[in-house]
Amino acid sequence: MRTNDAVKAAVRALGVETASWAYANSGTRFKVFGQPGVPRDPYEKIDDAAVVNRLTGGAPTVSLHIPWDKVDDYASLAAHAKEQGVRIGAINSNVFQDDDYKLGSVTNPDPAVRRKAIDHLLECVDIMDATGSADLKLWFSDGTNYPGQDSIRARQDRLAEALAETYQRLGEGQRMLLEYKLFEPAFYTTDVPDWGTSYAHCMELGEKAQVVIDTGHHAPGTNIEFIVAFLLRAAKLGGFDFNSRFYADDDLMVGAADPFQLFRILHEIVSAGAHEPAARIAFMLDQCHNIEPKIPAIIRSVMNVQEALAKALLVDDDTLAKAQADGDVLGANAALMDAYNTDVRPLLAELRADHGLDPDPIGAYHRSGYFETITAARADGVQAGWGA
Ligand code: LRH
Ligand code: MN
Ligand code: MN
Repeated sequence: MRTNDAVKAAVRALGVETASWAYANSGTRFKVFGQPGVPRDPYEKIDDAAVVNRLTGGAPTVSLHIPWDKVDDYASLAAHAKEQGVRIGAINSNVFQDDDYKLGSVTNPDPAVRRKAIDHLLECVDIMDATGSADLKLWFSDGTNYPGQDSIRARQDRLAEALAETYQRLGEGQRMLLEYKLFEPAFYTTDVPDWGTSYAHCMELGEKAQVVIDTGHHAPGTNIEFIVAFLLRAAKLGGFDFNSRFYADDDLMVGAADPFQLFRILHEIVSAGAHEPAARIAFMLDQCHNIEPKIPAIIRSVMNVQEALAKALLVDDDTLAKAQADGDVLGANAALMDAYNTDVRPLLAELRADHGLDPDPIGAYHRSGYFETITAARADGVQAGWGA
């Protein structure tokens, strides 16, 4: 069983990556509710991410989404991040918001559209080179709405070709993370609908290609921790897009809808030693804060991941292994539940204090005056929104 000091050290070593778009205005397709103080450009998104990192001590990187975070000089954006004490994390491609992509991007029946989509993916690798990012995160909205609309097999061939060309462009130390999603916006077939499809393409591509699990992208009832365990065993788990959901791709704060699921996922991670930085699992957030204030919501999300990790680290491995070997079903289950039911908040408050941080990051944010400052400073200009 780990000591409290070992738990604290492991939580301290965890970096949760926040998403640039979560700092911007976002909403559902019905309404985007604007909020005061929202960043006007990628530089200001990074400023906000840096505040989350300073207060939690655990969010050192921020993912970009291209072209939402388009700037003239990506090296200067990376330098700005460095000055603020953070780094640019994954570069997310976006081949889903252009009229040309109505029938798909890399799987479009028109070769000219496929070329345009692949060129965007290659441009994202150029951006990785300029920012020092190691991960290219790919999500394709590609699919069909009606039976017969296109050949499912031909679309898989086109997908494989596009992925192969992009994979070839990756440099030393760079990875391709292929995200899947069951449906939406395509409603009949989706070209990368599940982990199995993503896994099969990643296997074909090679070791730099790995699967990313967005926790909101499954059919209800899917056992996500099983997927985690399977992919870890195959060395094909690249990372997570964490969020939580009640119905579909709700993008609510991670750990809000089902904290027990988050614990079960992190138990699989910890039992494989994959929480350690050397394992290179990217623990990213992919969330939209439609009605709640953004920075405190992101702080809460980072804390929820830290709490779930601390609980997973508290599982008594020896007791669990013995109960499993003895076929002691109730004993094994109790070993997990004892850890899950431990209140780790005092331990994490202590960890923050150990490192000179306020034990209460959300309270510290409210007391800091940052919200009042950005509300005044960003009153002019156009606030960044989901999609810009
Ligand atoms: C798709 C998705 C993917 C996108 C992000 C904005 O639903 O999860 O990760 O890049 O949302
Ligand atoms: Mn996602
Ligand atoms: Mn999503």
